[in-house]
Amino acid sequence: MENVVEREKQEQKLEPPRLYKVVLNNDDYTPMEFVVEVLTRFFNMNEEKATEVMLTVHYKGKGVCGVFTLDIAETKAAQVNRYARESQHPLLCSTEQA
Ligand code: TYC
Repeated sequence: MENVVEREKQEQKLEPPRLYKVVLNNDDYTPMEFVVEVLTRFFNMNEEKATEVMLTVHYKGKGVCGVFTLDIAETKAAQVNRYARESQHPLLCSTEQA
């Protein structure tokens, strides 16, 4: 009983976790096809959604791939950057507080 009361007090204090956007940045060299592949592979988008996000980045300079807690956002950005570097493209993925 005591425990239940203590746990409820604790739960009332919990704040929702901060959220972070994973952002793709435009550049002049990465092929559009590669960006679409990245969006389908790492963010589970279908071809249509991936193309829409890729074109937003291409025309507006950047675009949001998804919103996640800090750990997941940083891991996704690092995975995209590693894959882009391995594939010898300058594509840059970053995180921003949502
Ligand atoms: N601007 C690139 C081109 O014309 C395409 C591109 C889109 C690159 C999105 C990066 O995040 C990006 N080939």
